[in-house]
Amino acid sequence: MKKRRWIALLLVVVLAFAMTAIVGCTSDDPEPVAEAEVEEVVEEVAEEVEEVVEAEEVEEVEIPEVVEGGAVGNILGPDVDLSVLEGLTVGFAQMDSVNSWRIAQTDSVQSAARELGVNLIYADAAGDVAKQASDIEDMVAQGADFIIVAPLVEDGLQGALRSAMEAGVGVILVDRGIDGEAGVHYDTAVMADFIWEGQQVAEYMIEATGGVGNVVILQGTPGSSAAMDRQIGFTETIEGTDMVIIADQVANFAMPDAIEVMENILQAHGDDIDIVFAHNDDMALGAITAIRAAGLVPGEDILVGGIDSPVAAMEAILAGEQLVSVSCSPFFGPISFEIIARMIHGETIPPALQKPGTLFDINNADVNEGF
Ligand code: GYE
Repeated sequence: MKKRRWIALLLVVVLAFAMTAIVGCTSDDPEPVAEAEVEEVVEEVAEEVEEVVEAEEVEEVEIPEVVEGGAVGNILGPDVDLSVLEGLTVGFAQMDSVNSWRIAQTDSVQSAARELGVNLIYADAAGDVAKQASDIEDMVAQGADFIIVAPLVEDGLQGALRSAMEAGVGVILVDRGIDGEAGVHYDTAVMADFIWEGQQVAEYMIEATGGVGNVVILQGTPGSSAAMDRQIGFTETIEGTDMVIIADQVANFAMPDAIEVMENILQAHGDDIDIVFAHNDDMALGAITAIRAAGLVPGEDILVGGIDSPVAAMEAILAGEQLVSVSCSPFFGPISFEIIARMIHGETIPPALQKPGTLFDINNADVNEGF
């Protein structure tokens, strides 16, 4: 309902802008200039539309659904008054910025904070868990009312998190887990079902190959819950098949690392490789680059599967170079601030919330669904 009202309003605004531009240009400007100006204005309006739609996403709460048997929707309850967030100080302790997913996540939290009038303290730990712990301590010292934490690894943040909780700061863990306890180290944790994601890729690969083939695994950051659980999901699912893991190496969720690691694996195993499972799509795309550079054809000689579903992976699927990707949304801004608003309103928040995912292949890959 609310969305429709917005859209109607926006259409009126778009039209008004476009008309002003055209009227303003008809007298002496030649037509192509008028068109260019209209385009520019429409682009500006489109940006505004995006902002408003994003803001709307923050406000609107959807109804829970189970998606593809994976994770339960991240939904908490009826509409909540988000105006309580205005002027609040919230920390966001990001782990690193090494891939497209992470950058999209940071952007999501920062733009939601902006739209909601939250004073955001942002820190990037650059892949160092000790720095992330001290970032959290600094945020508490700076008077953060809440902190949103994307934990690099499961171990290393417990002390800082416990102190934050003891100081009365609300703690929302996002996207990865820690070896800790709700109520002690954090209030709630929102993430995807990583085991399910790994299982989905494995099941798809089994279908595609009849369960036979030599497999290379490119692992994410060691000690991170995302890497550990995706590994478990994949390896346990291929147990009992004739799929054999011939190389299993760390590439830290990063494309440059994946290119280098995959080049070495290709040198050692070359033509023997049938399948690559990468813990994320930036690494899958890195593997595809290395496969191509080695003179092999990704999608034909070697089947590649990954997780996340950025636009680049959607394109690779549509081009036949990547076989499958399971989506994992990086858009944590709206849900994090919704949780904070609910906490301020005194609602009880479940200690764990799961984000849903979707499997994309050549039949449903869509760049508009990527990030
Ligand atoms: O898949 C990856 C990122 O923790 C879910 O971390 C996240 C993962 C995501 O670096 O691309």
